[in-house]
Amino acid sequence: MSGLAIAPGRVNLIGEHTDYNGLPVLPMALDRDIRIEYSVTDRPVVRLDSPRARFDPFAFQLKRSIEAARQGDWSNYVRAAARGLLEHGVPLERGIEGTVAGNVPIASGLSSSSALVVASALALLNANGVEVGGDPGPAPAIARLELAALLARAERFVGLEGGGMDQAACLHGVAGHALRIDFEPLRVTPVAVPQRWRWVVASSLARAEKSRGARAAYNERAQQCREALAVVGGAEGEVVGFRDLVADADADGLLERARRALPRVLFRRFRHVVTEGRRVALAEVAMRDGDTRGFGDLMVRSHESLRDDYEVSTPELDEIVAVALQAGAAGARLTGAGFGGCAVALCEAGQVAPVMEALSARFYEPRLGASPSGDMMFAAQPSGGARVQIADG
Ligand code: NG1
Repeated sequence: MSGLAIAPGRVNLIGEHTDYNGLPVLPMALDRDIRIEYSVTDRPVVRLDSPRARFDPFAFQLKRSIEAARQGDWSNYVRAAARGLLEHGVPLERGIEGTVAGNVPIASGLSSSSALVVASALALLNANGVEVGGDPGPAPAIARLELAALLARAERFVGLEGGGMDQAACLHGVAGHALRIDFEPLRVTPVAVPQRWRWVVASSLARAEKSRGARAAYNERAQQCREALAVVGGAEGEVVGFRDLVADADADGLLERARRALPRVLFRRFRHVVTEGRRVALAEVAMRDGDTRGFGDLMVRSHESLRDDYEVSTPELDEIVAVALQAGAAGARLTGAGFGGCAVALCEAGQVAPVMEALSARFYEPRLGASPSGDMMFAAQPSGGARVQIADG
């Protein structure tokens, strides 16, 4: 038997560095994906290659203690998926052999890593006859939400203390919709994107390799959030989570208490998380109301907070945001973890061409001496979620 596992990347529209703090996010699945074309083998072995030279072929045994390859090795994302399924109690007696391809830009904050994790999991589940909820066929043996949650835990195998946004967005994408994702417990609510809204994704031309350099900076932020929460949440008696703190109607009072209780840097991290959590709720309302200006303003405030309080932007990302806004975008912000990667801009349909032209002329051409490629800048469509296509019986 052979099959094709397809898993989209995602672009996060708002709600950055909130997922691992238990606060909601609003991404959408991309019309770009990672694909594993595989044949099923009777031996419990995974053997994959890639047409890209930087990705060496690899093989590993499907056994309970799958070891990590060296840091930064792409096989770790496939190993993470296999480990997660085995630890969840899914027997993986059959393996896969095949090729990984895709058009999600890598290390760009567009979740190519989670798309690879999800595609690997779907291929292994299919190879072992395990139905996934949402696919045609009999009652699922594993629900999509359950799979998203277990793969989020599994991907931490690569050493990033990430949240659960990416795997959930990849598995639950709906064409034409953004996805409000809540955590603890994981829930996904599709929100229709107004017909005239367009999303321009633009790369800062700097990779944000979270299996390498950006990992320490990301994990440091997660640790700072835990420290800040322990002080502010602890002082509230029974209140322990960011979600309880954000639910408090007195936003100014909370920030004032936090300002008094926390050292300067921790206060700024804390302020980003709680204000970003509130922005996601407001952005969902703006999207449902078709309020382009309202959504755009929230994106701009999100970017400023990520730049000034969370300190994950770069001069290039700031420049892309500024150029997009000057050219008529309703809003723009960095997307994904930051430290490089991409920005996303919201435009009404008629503004896409002027925004792209301005980015090309003022950001890319001076740096590249040429127009950007279609991987560096593109208009993204909200798309469907991960799936398997069976080639023959
Ligand atoms: P990107 O930048 O796409 O790898 C990472 C995390 C998300 C989330 C964002 C910041 C993983 C796999 N991804 O996304 O969970 O925390 O940063 O909002 O950990």
